[in-house]
Amino acid sequence: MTNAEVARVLERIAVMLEIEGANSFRVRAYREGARVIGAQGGSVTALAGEAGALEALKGIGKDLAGRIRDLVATGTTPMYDELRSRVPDAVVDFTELHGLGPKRVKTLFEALDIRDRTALEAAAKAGRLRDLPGFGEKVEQNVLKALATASQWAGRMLLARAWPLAHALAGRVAAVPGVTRVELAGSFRRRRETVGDLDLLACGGESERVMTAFAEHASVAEVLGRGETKCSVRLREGLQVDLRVVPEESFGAALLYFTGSKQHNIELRRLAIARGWSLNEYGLTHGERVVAARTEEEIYRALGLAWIPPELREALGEVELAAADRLPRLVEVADLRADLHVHTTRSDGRDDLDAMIAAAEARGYSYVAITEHSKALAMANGFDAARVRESVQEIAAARTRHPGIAVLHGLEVDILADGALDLDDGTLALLDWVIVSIHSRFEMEPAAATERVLRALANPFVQAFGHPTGRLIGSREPVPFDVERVAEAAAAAGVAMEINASPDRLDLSDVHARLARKRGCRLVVNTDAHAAAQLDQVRFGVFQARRAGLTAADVLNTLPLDEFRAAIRPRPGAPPARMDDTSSHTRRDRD
Ligand code: DGT
Ligand code: CA
Ligand code: CA
Ligand code: ZN
Repeated sequence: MTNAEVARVLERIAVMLEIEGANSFRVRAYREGARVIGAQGGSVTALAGEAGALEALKGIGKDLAGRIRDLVATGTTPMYDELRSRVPDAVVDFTELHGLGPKRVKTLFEALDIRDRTALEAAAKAGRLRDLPGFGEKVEQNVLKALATASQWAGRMLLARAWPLAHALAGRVAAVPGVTRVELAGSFRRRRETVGDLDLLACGGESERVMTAFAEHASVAEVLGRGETKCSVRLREGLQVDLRVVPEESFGAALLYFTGSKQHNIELRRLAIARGWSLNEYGLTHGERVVAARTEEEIYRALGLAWIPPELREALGEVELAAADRLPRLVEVADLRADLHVHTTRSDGRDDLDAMIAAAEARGYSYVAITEHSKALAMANGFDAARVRESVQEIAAARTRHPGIAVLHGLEVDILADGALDLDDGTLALLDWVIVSIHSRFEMEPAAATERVLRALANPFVQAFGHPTGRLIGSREPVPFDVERVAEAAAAAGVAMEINASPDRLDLSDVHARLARKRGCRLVVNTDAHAAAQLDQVRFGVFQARRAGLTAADVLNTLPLDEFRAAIRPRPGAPPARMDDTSSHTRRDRD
């Protein structure tokens, strides 16, 4: 089992215990265990094999270590099975719907004996939720909305959740003697936000051994079909995975075909047909003659095209660009020099200021912005004016402890319902970097929502708009403002639009990011990390940027610090930044 799988089971145990009204210390112990395992760098499977290694982790006691050993050895633990016999999986899944926490789910389960989505939807439609304690009409409406959103995504898994599963399976297949290549194709390779299933390709090795290594992987729950060259399985986490073993000489053709998208394939096939050729998963052929099949590059070249990065293969004009050799050089993780949206234990983060700065430095960043919440998010220990003033000293002190990286004193300031900001201008003037975000009142009329955002961005202290639409993939719809108008206003004011890399946000979406760039906006790609381990999630933001066709030049946090400072919206009263000042370049080198 991967760390993420173990963490997920522990988290589900915590939820089930909570639904059953267990002692809150017990609930917390499992939740903490899930967090510790999820954030663990090394493999839990390995730790479980070493005597005392699990117990040595902070937050893992003797009982919990025992459960983890069961999980790693058998995929489950008697306690989990027992809980599942009483609390249906579907009920646990309710807690993933926006607006339903374990407390409300407990009420639904106990008071109305609601056991699946159909029953939940029927009860909400019949107005039977509003009178339950802790509900009300608003919550009832939100449940219906959340169910509708969730059904749009039903059967799909977030890319970030599929990521470790996919790599574990691919790694296993790659380890079979004789296997020369393994690739994850399909929507996974195109880095879509979610995947419907995984499409794994392999070549070399003895087919029988390859299939066995795959089908007997520990995360497999069920083998759906197994043949000479293809095997399909369902993982314990619900995802289907198809493995195909293909010949080396046509690997490129298979990779191209199974990467898709289907629409992209259709466009390529049209080009092939125009030349009197045909294109399928076995190759590009002219009658009996193979024109190209071994590599994707050869096939694209034969069709008169440059190799197209998978993220662009959506039939959105990339084939024309490739024909004219005008494909953008897409931004890469290695281009980034900073993360500009990071929380610490000072607000609702889980690692402290020093840990987050050190982690950013360890990633090789040359600057980082620490951006706690503002006071409207009281639950998250949001900062008020006095706390921001205190923070000036804290950040100054932190800078002396971390001379290897520049630390920007930032804040993620709430946009209130009317578009006013949560803190006054005098306080904002103390900061180096001001992000504004929406964290409340997501349901609004489009016109009011647009006015709200335009008013917020008009504040001259605002430099970036964080996770702009506020959507949560699978659970919350975007705030319905006019993205085009907002992007135009942001471009005019010099406010950067964020691509937030949190796996269930990925906000802006690729479509919106493309539009923002077209309207002249600059973008920033940030993690919004609440723990050091989450800085790695930046890859998902970069994937989104790539799918939007962005280059490094479109993304402000690829710039060296001095150029970044010159490129962002100048703070009111600050002297204009000078690009020709060579002394600032020297300073940057020391940063
Ligand atoms: P997903 O799994 O729903 O997230 O999306 P994909 O794109 O991975 O789709 P999937 O798994 O059904 O198929 C993988 C690739 O195989 C797809 O992107 C293109 C190719 N493919 C599948 N069926 C067809 C088809 O009928 N025609 C063509 N041209 N290509 C297909
Ligand atoms: Ca697929
Ligand atoms: Ca498939
Ligand atoms: Zn936020």
